[in-house]
Parts: sequence; structure tokens; C-alpha cells
Amino acid sequence: MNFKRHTVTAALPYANGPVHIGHLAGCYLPADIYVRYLRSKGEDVKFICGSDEHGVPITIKAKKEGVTPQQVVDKYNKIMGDSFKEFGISFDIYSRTSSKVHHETASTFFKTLYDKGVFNEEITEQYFDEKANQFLADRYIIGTCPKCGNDNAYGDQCEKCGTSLSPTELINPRSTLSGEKPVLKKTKNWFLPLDKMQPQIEAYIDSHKEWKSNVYGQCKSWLNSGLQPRAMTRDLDWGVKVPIPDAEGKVLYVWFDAPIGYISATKELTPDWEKYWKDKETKLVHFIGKDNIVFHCIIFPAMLMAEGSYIVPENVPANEFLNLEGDKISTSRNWAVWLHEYLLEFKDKQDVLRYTLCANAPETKDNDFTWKDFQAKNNNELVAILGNFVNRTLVLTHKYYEGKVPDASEYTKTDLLLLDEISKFPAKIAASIEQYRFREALGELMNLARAGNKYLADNEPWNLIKSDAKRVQTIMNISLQISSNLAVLMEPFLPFTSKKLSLMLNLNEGLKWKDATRTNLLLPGHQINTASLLFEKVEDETIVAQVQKLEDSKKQNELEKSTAIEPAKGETSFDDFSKMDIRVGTILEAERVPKTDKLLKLLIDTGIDQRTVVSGIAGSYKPEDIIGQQVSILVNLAPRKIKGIESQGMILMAENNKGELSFVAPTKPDMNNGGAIK
Ligand code: B3M
Ligand code: ZN
Repeated sequence: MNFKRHTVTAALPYANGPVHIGHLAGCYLPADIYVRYLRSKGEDVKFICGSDEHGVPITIKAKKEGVTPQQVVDKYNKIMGDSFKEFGISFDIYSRTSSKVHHETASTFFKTLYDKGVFNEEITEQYFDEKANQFLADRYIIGTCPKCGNDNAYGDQCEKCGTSLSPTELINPRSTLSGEKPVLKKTKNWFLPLDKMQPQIEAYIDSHKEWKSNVYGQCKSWLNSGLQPRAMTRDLDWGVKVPIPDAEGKVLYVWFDAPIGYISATKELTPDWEKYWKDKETKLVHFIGKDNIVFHCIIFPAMLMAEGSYIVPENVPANEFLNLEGDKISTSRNWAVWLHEYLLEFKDKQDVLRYTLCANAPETKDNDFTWKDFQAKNNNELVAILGNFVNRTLVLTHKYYEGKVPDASEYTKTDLLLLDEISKFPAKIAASIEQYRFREALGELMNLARAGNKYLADNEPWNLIKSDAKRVQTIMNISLQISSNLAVLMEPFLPFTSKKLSLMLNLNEGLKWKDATRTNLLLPGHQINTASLLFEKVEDETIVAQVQKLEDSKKQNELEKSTAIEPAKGETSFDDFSKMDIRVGTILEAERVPKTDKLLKLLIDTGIDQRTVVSGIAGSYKPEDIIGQQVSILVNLAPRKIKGIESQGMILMAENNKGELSFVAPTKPDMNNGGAIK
């Protein structure tokens, strides 16, 4: 299908922190390359983004900093918007979901679905904090993970073992607002019946087998496990108010309102917005990170289909994650390269980062950014290949011809082959970009520079100038043409360098992609400008300093972690406590549980009986060292199977900041087994 125009979006980042390289590599850079390429082809395209200013991450941040959510989003909307601009991410608009237009657009959208009878109204039980007098979003509830025992798992996920959870699965849930145990309370919400829409969505996904396999695969696995109705409203006060009667104190689910933000931003950008959203000849493409796949490929399309007047995404080229020096990027652990800091330390070197991130983009699997690789890419590729070729060409042109493009008098066979090869690069690079293979596209661009470099090295005009000045004219003419083509073709990837090079070559403004198929962009006699280096070497000490900075932040983090004390749990009653039957026992036997790192199988004399307990203490104790050790054991814990072994009770352990465990045992020798601990 041929499209008349393009709507390209990049995920709306939560306005709760600055932008780091993971964001850039994940979706903003590929989206920008794609859009710049489309513009260069002369396509009609709108590039849409803005900040996602609702949702619980914002309110949590506000609470932590003791400011209002509005203050948080105002601050980060600005910081993020500036960083994107400085890195040349060329949005046509960077808007925000707290804008008036957005509130109206999202409200109307919801109201339309409501009036059409799309939603199921359902009463469910949600956790409520009686002290704070509010319902608790999943992230506001912490408790013990039923899978791994982590005491600080969130209501939606345990960050220790990665399991996704629902708040009611947590053991001993407590509210992060008050520390209290939340109570279940009935509330009404509006659900999108994804279950009923499954056939429609399935047909849609099946019609897009060309999607990236990571994206298509994730969609299929959601579909295979059966779609469930999903609440599109929440009991919160920060967000877009639910625009129907009987919905006091409720806002739209952030994943309902955020993607509509793309539409609102387009509305803000142009009165012509409808053709970018409602005309079947518009190609809608969403660039996102992999954690947003289901929302863009299933939920948002379902919303758009239910509404009825919109087009649906034609492609959703989601990237995997970028790690940093072998470790997951983390805002809270300050394990990141922040764009605003990068710019302070690497002034005017935006393109070096763009290059490294694109060359290493996590397109098909998670990938790693390292400073060593950054240095290598800069020194061995940008400086040694691209920069070196262009610089030799321009310097020699000034030296031999006072900066005037020489005429190519006669082409050799190899010249003609090379010219033919050059003219094919625009199509090659385009094919990769159109398939969202940006690394491959960038690789091709560099191949053009390599071809130029090789041409100079093979022909050695600097030696030939004495014997065959005529031949040198042709060589330099061809090298200048390659340089011009490079300036045009590098623009999507390296816009700052493209500009610099175009200026040095004194190229006509407004050259398009197809112009780079020509090999005579510069006419004989054309005057070029002064040459300066496109790239500079990055020295070892610069890299060492960056790695050191990361190490320091890791140390700082560990220090903070090792001095942090877990927050107090909510109150419990004496009755609840006395239900626990804790006794003195002695370990009779101990052995490792095969194929596990942490588990020991213990036989304990509890005074009452001898029983088997599986305990996660192998990291702190060797089996042979603990025979005869007295312990405290909870004897009336319901038995559970662990690795196929029935564990009948639990040994009480103390844990320090490093995660080391110690038995909690009587300190007098004559405490008999079965003695009560109270
Ligand atoms: N704000 C999640 C994120 O930043 C979310 C994306 C919204 S796109 C409509 O990863
Ligand atoms: Zn867990």
C-alpha cells in the first residue's frame, strides 16, 4: 500500500526525571532518523511527542520531593524538552498531557466510547488506605512477595524476582502513604472489554506479520493467553477527570489518556490534524521501548477501533533495552549517562553519541553501552574513516585548487565502477531505514565513507600531483562528489555533522535524498569554504574519568543502601502475634538442595517432633558447620512444597545490610528443644 503521508510518534516519556542514553537509544533516536529520512525524501510527515504527565510515577516523585505533581511535571517537561532539542531530536511538536487540549481530547474520546456503550461498568474491591482516606494505586502498596519473600515488593511487581503481581497477592500488604494495612473497599470502574474484542485485535495483529519479531511475538503471547477486560478508570486525583456522572474522585487510566496524547499534540500542531489520524492513506508509526508494546499494539488499537473514526498503527518498531557497562540503567541508582551531563562534558559532540547509540542500538536484543566502545567508535570509525576521508579531500582541494572544485576530465574503468557504486547508496540505506534497521543503514553510510577512503588511498593523489596533475583533478572531483553525497545521506543520523560539512562544501541548501544518487552535485569551479575537522579523537583519560564517575555513583549507592533501614511495618495486634508458635529447636541434619544456590534441607528436633525444613541460608552457612546449632523455629506455619520437598516450618534469621544471615538462637546453653519463644 502506498501512503500519502506519515504520522510518526515517539513514546511520551513520564515527566519525572531527566533523559538518559537508554531513552535516546530506545526510541527517540531511531524515530528521529526515520523522520529526517522521510523529510529528506520530501514526504509529508508529522513527528509527534510530548511528556506523559499523569500516572503514579509522577505523584510518587512529587511526594518524595515534597512538591505538587504540577511542579514536578513543569520542571521535567522543560528539562526533557531541552535535552531532546539539544540532541537534534526534531519533533514537530513536543507537547504535554497536562495541556487543556489534551484534557478535552481525552475526555471526549472516553465520552464517545461511553456513549457507544463500549465499556463494562464493574464493581471491584480495591485496597483503600483509611488513614490517608484514599484508594491505593498498585505502586502505593508494598508487601511480601509470594514468590521470593522480598519484603518490599510493589503491588504490581516484585523488583527482586521480576514477577508481576496484583496487590491482593502480596503477603502483609501495607500502604506507602501511612504504613497502615490497607482494607479492601468496593469501587466502580469502567472496563474496556478486550476479551470481547479479541477476534478483531487478533485479525489486526495477524495482518502484520512483517512487524519486528520481538513485537509480533509479544503480541501473540498476549493473545494466546487470552485478553482480559481492563479498567480504563482509576480512583486517583491526578489525571484527566472521568467525564461522566457518578465518577467523582476518578481519573482516566494513564494508559488510556497517554496515547491519546499523540492525537492531542497533533491537534495542537495543526488545524489539519484529522488527516494525520483519520485518513487511511496516512501511515501511523509508533516508536517505543519494549515495555510499552502491549499498550501500543493491543490496548491503544482497541481503543481506536472502538471509537471508529481513527486509523490504527501500521507499525510499532519497538526496541529492546540498552544497558550501561553491563548493568541495567537505573534512575534511582543513578546508573545512567544523562544527556544534560553528557553535553557539559562533550560539548558539540551530540553526533558522536548519536552515532554510538545507533551503531549499537538494541534493535533485536538488549545491548550494552560502554565508554570504551564509545571511544573506539569515535576514534576508529568517525575520526579514522569518515572524518579522515572528508578532511583529506577538503585539505587537498584547498592546497591544489584554492578551494575550487576541479573538473573531471577522463574517468578510468575503476572510476566508473565507483561512480556506479556510489549512486546506489541512497537506495541501499533507504531500504534498511524503511525496514527499521537503523544499525544496518548506518553501516551502509559508513561503507560509502570507506569506499571514498579506499579510493584516495589507492590513487594517492598526493604522490600523483607531481607526475599527472590532470588525473588528480578527476580523483579530487570524485572525492568531492562522495563528500557531498555523504553530507546529504548522513543527515538523518548525524544532523550536526551534516550541517557542518554542507557548510564547508558550500552545498546548496535543501538538497534531498534523491540528489545523492547523482555524482555531480558540485560543479567545476564551485568554491568551497575553509575546512575544519569533523571529529576529534577522544583520549583515554576522558574515558577513564567517565568510568570513574560511574564507579563513584555505584559506591555512593552501595553506601546509601548499606546504611538504609527498612521502613517500619504497620501495627499488629498481640492476638495476631500470639498465633505464631515459635519454639527452640536443634539442627540434627543438614544438606544442600540439589541445583539451588541458596537452599539447605534441614532436619530439626523441635521438642515436639523431628521435621524437615527447607531454608534459604546456604549463602551464609555450610551444612557441615551447623549440625547441633540451636535455632528459633516457627512450627505452625502451613507446610509448603519447595523444590519438591515439603517444608514444615520456618527458621527465624537475622539479616544485615549486606544480605548476610544469622541464626536467632538462645544465648544460654540450657534452653531445651520445644521451649516457647514469646
Ligand atoms: N510514559 C511509559 C514510559 O515512559 C509511558 C509511555 C507513554 S506512550 C503513550 O516508558
Ligand atoms: Zn519476588
